[in-house]
Amino acid sequence: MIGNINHPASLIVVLLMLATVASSQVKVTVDRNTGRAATRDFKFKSVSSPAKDHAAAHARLSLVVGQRDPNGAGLNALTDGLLPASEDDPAANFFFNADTDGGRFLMDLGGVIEVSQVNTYSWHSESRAPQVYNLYASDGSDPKFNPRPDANTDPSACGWKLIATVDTRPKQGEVGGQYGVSIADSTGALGKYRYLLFDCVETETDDPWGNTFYSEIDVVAKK
Ligand SMILES: [Ca+2]
Repeated sequence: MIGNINHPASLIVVLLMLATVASSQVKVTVDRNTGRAATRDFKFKSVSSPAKDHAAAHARLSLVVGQRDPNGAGLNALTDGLLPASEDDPAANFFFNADTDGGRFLMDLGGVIEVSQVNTYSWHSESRAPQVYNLYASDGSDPKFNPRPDANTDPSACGWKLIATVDTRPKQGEVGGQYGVSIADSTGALGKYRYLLFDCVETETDDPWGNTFYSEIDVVAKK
């Protein structure tokens, strides 16, 4: 029995109860290795190491906004299961061009799957190590769905859902190292999606070297 619902305090309690029932909370876990802990095994305290076999291993990737840095690898480096050999191995990472403010790339999983986790990995000695991005997802079913929202288009206005905002920059001190990010949900699944859109932002604008060295992206399907 719920008491007097007209009382503001009771209403708040009811709303909290409803929120708990429908609870679905996205959790972003960030791990960072520095010094000798940063090895080509990408072994982290909590975040799983990159896996060879996962739901995005054969995903199609395409650039939507921005330019890739020609000194780096193509987008396929994100799902090739190969990891950089060192903290400065541009050929084994995808990154947006120097002196540009990031960009967007699209990942097409080939069909709708129930996504449990999205894990992203990066490694660099300095400002190109941390990860700053928004992750959007879509099943493609919205009539307004635009798979390639340009820089002036808000993805959430054309069939995309903002899943998480990631920013692994330390509050102070050196920012270099190896980062592992895991985006998951308290219910065990982020949702049923076919498309993921990574909206990447530079880590700093003090110099041209603010675009993250992304080494690998894993998508884990719910079992
Ligand atoms: Ca790779």
